[in-house]
Amino acid sequence: MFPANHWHTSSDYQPVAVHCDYVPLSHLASYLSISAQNILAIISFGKDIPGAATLPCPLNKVDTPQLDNTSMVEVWASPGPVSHGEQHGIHYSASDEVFFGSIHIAELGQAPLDVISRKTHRNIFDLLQAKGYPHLIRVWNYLPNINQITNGLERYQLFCLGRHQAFSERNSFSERDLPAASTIGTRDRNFQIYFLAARQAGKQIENPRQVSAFHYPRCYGPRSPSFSRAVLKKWKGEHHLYISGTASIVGHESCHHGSPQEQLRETLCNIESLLERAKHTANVDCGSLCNPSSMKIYIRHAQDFEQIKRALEKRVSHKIPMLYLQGDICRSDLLLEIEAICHMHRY
Ligand code: 3EB
Repeated sequence: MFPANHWHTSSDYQPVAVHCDYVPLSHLASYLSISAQNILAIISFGKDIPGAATLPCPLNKVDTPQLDNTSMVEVWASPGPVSHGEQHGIHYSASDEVFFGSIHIAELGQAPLDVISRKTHRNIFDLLQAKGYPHLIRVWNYLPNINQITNGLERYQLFCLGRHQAFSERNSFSERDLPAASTIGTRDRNFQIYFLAARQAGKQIENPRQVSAFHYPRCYGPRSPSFSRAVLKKWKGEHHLYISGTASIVGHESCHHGSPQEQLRETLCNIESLLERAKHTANVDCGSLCNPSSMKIYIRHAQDFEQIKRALEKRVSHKIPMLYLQGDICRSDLLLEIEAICHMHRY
C-alpha cells in the first residue's frame, strides 16, 4: 500500500518525512503488519480501532461519524523508525523530523473550558520545546457541544480564549508561526486534540478573500482564533501544504445561510484562492482544487451529505481520498467545512 504508492524509488530518492493515508478499517491489520514500526498515529471516526490496546502509537477515536459507507482510518506514518512516549497525558510519537501528539481531556467536574484549553496548550508547548520540535504545523481540535453557550460565551469562544492566552504567553510568539487547524464539534464527552510538529517552522499562507482568523473582530469572541489559513512545510523530499478547515466565510462574515450548495461553492472558492496565494508567495505549485492529496469534509446535518457529495464530485477527481464526516462547525450558521493536504514533489 503506502510504500508502493508514495515512497517510489528513483536515483534521487529521498523518503518523505511524513505521510497520511486513509486506510479501510478492514485492511488496517495487513497495513500494520508491513509497517508497524513506522506508524506515528492512527485516527478513527466514530469506530473502534481493532487491536488498539496493543498498539504503541497515539490513537484517536474521533466521534465525527463517517457519512459514507466504507469505514476508513487515517494513518500517519514516517519512513524511519518511530519512538513513543507520554507526558501530561499527551501521547506522542517522534521520528527524526516529525513529532505527532494526541491528548484526550475529560471535562467532567473540571475547570471552565478556557482554563482547560490554556493549560492543555501550555502543556503541549512545553512538551514540544523539551523534545526539540518547537514548531506546531497542523492541529486538529474536537470539542463536545462546540456551539453551546455557557455564561454568555459559546464553548468554541472559550476554547479560543484559552488557546489565545497560551499562544501569546509563549516566548517570542509571532502570529506568523500559528499552525493550520481545524476545530470541530464531536459527540464524544471528551475534548481531543491531535497535532503535527516539526524541528523547523513552516510558512504561513493567508487567504486574500478572508480576514485572517487571528484578526477577526471582537464580535466573534473575546479573543481571536489562533490559526493560519494554511501552512506550507518543506519536509525533506516533499513540500506539503496543510490547508486549515475552510468554510463559507468571506471577509470575516459567514455567507449563504441555510444553503449547503452555496456554502460549498464559496468554500471551494476560498480553497482555490489559498492555492493561488501559496503559488505566488511561496513560489510552489500545489496543483489545483481538483487534485489535493486528501480532503476531509465535515457536514453539520447528515441529510445534506448526498447533495454535497454529488456537487463536490463534479469539482474534485474521484481518485482523491476523501472523508465525509458528520461534525458541527464552530459557527452555528456554517453547514460544512473542508480541510485538505496537498503534496508537491521536489525535483
Ligand atoms: C473559520 O474560518 C471557520 O478555530 O481552529 C476553521 C479552522 C475554523 C480552524 C479554529 C476555526 C478553526 O473561522 C472555523
